[in-house]
Amino acid sequence: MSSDNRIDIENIRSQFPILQRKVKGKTLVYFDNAATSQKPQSVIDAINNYYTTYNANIHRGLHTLADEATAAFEATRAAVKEFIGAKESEEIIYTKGTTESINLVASSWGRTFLNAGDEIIISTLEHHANIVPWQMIAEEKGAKLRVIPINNDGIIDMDAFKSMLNEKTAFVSIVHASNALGVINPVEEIIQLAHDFGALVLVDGAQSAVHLDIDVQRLDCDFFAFSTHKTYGPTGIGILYGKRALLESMPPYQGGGEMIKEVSFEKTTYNELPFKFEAGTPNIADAIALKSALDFIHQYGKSTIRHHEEMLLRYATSQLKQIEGLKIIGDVENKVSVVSFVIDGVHPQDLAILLDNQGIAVRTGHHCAQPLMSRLGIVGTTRVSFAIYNTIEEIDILIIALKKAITMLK
Ligand code: 7TS
Repeated sequence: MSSDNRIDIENIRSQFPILQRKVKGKTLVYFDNAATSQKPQSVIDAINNYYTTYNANIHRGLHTLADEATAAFEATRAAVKEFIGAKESEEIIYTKGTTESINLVASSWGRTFLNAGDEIIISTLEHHANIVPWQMIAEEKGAKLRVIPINNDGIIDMDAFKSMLNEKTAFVSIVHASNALGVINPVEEIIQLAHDFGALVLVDGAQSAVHLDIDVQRLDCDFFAFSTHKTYGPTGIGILYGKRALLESMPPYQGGGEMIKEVSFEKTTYNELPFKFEAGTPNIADAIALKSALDFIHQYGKSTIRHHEEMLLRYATSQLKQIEGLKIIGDVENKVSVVSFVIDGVHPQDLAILLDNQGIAVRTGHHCAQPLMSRLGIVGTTRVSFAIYNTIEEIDILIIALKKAITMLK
């Protein structure tokens, strides 16, 4: 079924039980991976195994189940450290997802270190999760939010960025790869330039963590955020990486259990990293299962996965371009496996319904990037996004279904 001889696609597909299901009587074609990826059996089993055999609250029990759960929970943290090339496990904070990771930084760092008149820079490509928390803290602190412009292909204007940097720039929060278009930003250069002005940089890695090799030490980013449900892992769990010294300088995000060292009614002292930022009972089961997701990725390696996804991306792009009236938005070289397009005279929502009738899952709309859509002068796009288990044959099914849908809608 594959035109890629590097991976055994049948074997990979067989690990994802959901790919066997039928939708509207057709075998599911799942092309909504940028929203969330499907989960291999090993991830599902890890959740099941935890609840079946060693469910216990972590870090505070002196019994076998608690020890096992704590060990598994911390083993994932160590695996995440390796996955993104962090220096120490203490720099890995569990959150609910990218959204919470960014809110944590905006809230904890922003409340403490932002001053009136400071400037925060984001880009036109941002997901709402990397806009709204900064708007909120900017408003609270009297700081100014500035936005790097893009060209019509979604490429960031680096000259404009350079001219925006000044001694008031306190923070740059930038998406690594756009969820709406797939375009990859030159984050290394952005980080370096921002650091020259003493500004900190957060990289929103929600879309890059699964596709690109991430080495936070080489990137030298100050914070890196991602959601593990887009990396073949469970929902409800995400990661915030932060440089140790910065995390140590920041106050807790939430108060409660786990994040304390000692509490009296007069004064509370806070726990060490990473627990200072992990108030309350965490999402133990999903954190543990995340390790299985990372093992799944390691089994093939990011470069093999990327090779397969690029092959799909190239094929889909060339096939889609042959459809009359279809325009790809963000048709650039350097992108992750996301294709976003508009079709003359066809509303994306109508298209999604007709594709769903054929068992094909795509995403349509503004992709939580409304300012980007208004910059591009469109209401939304149809977005097709690929994962390791997708095939050329599925793209062929999409193209046939698309052509049929367009005839019906025009
Ligand atoms: N940043 C980017 C670049 C994203 O793509 C997303 C989710 C988020 C932040 C927020 O992640 P969350 O896990 O906290 O929700 N993007 C999408 C998407 O493109 N379709 O559904 C969710």
